[in-house]
Amino acid sequence: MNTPEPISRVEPTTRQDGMPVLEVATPRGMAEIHRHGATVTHFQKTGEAPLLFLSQCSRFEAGSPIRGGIPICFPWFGQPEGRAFMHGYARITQWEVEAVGYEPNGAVKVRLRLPHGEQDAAFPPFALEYTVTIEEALTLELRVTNQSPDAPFEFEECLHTYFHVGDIEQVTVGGLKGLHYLDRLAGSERKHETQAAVQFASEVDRIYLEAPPKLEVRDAALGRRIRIETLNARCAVVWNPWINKARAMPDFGDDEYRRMVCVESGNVGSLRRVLQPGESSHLTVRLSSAPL
Ligand code: TA6
Repeated sequence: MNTPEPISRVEPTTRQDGMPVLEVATPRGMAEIHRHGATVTHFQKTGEAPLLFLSQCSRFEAGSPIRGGIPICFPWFGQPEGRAFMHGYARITQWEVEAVGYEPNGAVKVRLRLPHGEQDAAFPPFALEYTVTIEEALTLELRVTNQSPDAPFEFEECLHTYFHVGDIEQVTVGGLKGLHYLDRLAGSERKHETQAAVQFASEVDRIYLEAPPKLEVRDAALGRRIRIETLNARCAVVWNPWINKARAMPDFGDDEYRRMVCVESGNVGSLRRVLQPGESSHLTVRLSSAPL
């Protein structure tokens, strides 16, 4: 008799220091989503190593971002003039779970919403929804709606994905050759990428402009390639803190830089979004992996 395919399930539970999470299990992949920042902190395709990096030293507390997984940078990126903290407030706010859907193929869709709060006062009224689809791949969609009757809404958005890798010195990121990038280690000087495969031998912190819809992380140590497919993401941010910055971050292990790389997808800086009244935008990122 055929054994029935294991069914998918979503279980609300708590993690570190009582933080509410959703544990999602499907026949082909599993995930964990913290309501804090709507941060996907774990994703693992059945039979593979975890796809995402989560620092062993991460804080799990109000007011602090989770160090790893996929923090959501919104409505600003970095720390523009006059902003009190880095990367906006979406990643340090508790989101509401709006819906959980079970697809016929076993995939699970979780939709979360950023609740309105006092921080929003500085912006026109907007709605921010985030849909996470878990199957053998992980798909993320950020939808922004300008709910103002008359004012444009200008914002930055970035899915700040931390990938788990076997050894950063055996990792390359492909698909960036020919792009211009802002080198944040050189005062955001505009440079030109000449490498077909970007390698890592020191700190890297770059905002690539007009990024293509497909990038690939090749991880020789884990024998895996990670495909990053995007829709409406004009920027790709590539970051590894390396030794000194790793040691300077209290929520990051001194040697954890060896097992992670950030390849982030969004629209920041001069490529930020501007929505006219009533307009909506969506940013989609699909993460998948296969043996090298
Ligand atoms: O990933 C790009 C970046 O802006 C880096 O400059 C670094 O600051 C990183 O984000 C992490 O920022 P965070 O505020 O989470 O420590």
